[in-house]
Amino acid sequence: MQLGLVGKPSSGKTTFFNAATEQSAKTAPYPFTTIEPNVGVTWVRAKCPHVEIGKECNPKHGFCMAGERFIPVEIIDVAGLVPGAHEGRGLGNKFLDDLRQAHVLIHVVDASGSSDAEGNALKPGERDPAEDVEFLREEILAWIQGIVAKAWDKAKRIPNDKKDQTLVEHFTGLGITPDQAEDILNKLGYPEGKEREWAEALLQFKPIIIAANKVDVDPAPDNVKELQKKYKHVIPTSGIAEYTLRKAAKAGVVKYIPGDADFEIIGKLTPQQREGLEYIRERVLEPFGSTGVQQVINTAVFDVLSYKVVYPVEDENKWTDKKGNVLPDAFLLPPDATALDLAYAVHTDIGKKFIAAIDARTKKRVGKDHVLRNGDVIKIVAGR
Ligand SMILES: Nc1nc2c(ncn2[C@@H]2O[C@H](COP(=O)(O)OP(=O)(O)OP(=O)(O)O)[C@@H](O)[C@H]2O)c(=O)[nH]1
Ligand SMILES: [Mg+2]
Repeated sequence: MQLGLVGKPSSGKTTFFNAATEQSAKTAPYPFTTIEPNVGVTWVRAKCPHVEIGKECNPKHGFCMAGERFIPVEIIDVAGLVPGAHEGRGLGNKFLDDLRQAHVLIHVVDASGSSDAEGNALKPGERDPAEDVEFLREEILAWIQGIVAKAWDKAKRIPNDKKDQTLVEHFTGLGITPDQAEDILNKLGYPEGKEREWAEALLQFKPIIIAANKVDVDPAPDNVKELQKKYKHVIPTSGIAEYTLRKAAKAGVVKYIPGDADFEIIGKLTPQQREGLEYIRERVLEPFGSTGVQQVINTAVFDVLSYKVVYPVEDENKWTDKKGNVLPDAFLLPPDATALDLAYAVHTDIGKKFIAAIDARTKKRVGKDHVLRNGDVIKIVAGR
């Protein structure tokens, strides 16, 4: 599972990335700060089943805080994209190839309207952020169209009996399944002269969600409302607020769980630090209910992709593995994943020797085709 950050220069992509991954890649108030991509691990947040059995969990990956489980997903931050990138403007659009494997694109928009299309500073409100949404979609389409053109160029030289397969397989590199590509092929026919339609069809499988960023700066709150009227999945964010809160939590001066609606000061602070945190509370948390960073990641994984978290255990009564670790694993699986898919995700051998699965809550035995639900705790019974 990989999420990709896109947007014009200076919209706050790397700040969002740093907040989400707790890294410290370079950020700056001028365009094209990022050139080489930043890759890191962030986490989706889910209620941890350990609260149901009253025992602390022992996660092998990710972590758990106050009954909230954080499950790792990859996130990648790339250079800024400007209008005309597909014609070579700015840094061009070649670097988008680093996002080929991303399941969802997170468009980080400067909702405060304080930078032009190239990311140069303006007075807040001078730029309409909806224009950024429009041009970015165009640039992403142009990029995909380029991939379609290349794919067809290759496939058209291939003998007829292998042509379709070659074409369809080319798009798996874009995270598109052969079935999805075949559907497009059946609907549209070969891409010759239809590269644009193909690109639009492919974009359906590469959804874009909008992080309406810099909500702490007026007139971002008004702009967010306008964006939400126009587009689906618009989430108000302040990357810098989330970054600050996570730093303060790491330093032990505040109690804050990523995604929470508030924080609590527990350490010694200078008056300036206190003021900074109060600013975040007043400008971000109170009006919007959170900094939005965690909400963007959860929306991408659970709402847009409809993935689910499933917890495999060895002991369906104690919810442990062989060594007694409580709920050690949490797997993110696609919407249609079955008990057998979970078995394969645990280990190929377990998948091959699958006998049955047991729902650890109801103790009911289910077969390989049983479709799992979000939050399921499952024991896999496998042969030797
Ligand atoms: N007020 C405010 N400023 C922010 C926020 N997020 C980022 N910034 C500022 O915006 C500027 C640009 O941030 P970056 O994270 O470097 O932006 P970027 O999109 O990665 O930029 P490029 O790498 O140049 O494409 C920096 O000065 C950040 O501090 C936010 O939520 N609120
Ligand atoms: Mg950057």
